[in-house]
Amino acid sequence: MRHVLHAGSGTGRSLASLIIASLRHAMLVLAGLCLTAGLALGTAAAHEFKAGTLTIGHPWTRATPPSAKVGGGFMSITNNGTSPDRLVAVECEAAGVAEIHHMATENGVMKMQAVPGGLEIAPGATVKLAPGGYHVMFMELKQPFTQGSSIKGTLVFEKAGRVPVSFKVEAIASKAPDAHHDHGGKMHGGKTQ
Ligand SMILES: [Cu+2]
Repeated sequence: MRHVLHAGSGTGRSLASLIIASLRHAMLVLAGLCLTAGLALGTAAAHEFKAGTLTIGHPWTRATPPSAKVGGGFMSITNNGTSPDRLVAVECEAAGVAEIHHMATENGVMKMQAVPGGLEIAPGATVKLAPGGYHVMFMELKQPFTQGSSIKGTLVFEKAGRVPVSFKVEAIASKAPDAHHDHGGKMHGGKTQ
């Protein structure tokens, strides 16, 4: 009798074990994500800068080919405070000009432009400057960025003030020179208008 009952609830049990199995799968996926996040944080922790309630994670740039006059700067900016701050400017001795830009795809064409008024960092938010989105545009490079070196720069925030950072120069990505070349042309064209 019991056996039959058990058999009857067996369907339920196999459903339950299915659910448990998928939960386990989800847990594994989550664990994997956490591990990845942990690794990413670990990388950032090794190279980060703090100013007031702001944490600047892993500023980096790409090595540039000898003829290139522009490069992009990337990082994450986290605001642990309760009021917004704003990245209003970037200074870099290795570049004649440094601007805060945004890149977006419009009708399949990548366009970059300066961000008017700078970049707001809302309380509790992390703003990522990354290839394909917000970035620092280094222009009029005085010398090529060589992989493995660091480029000194200063981030200027409305409230946190001037924050010296160093951009680690990482490998040239295959698409970067084309995108930047295109961008450089547009910028200089735009400036003369
Ligand atoms: Cu740009």
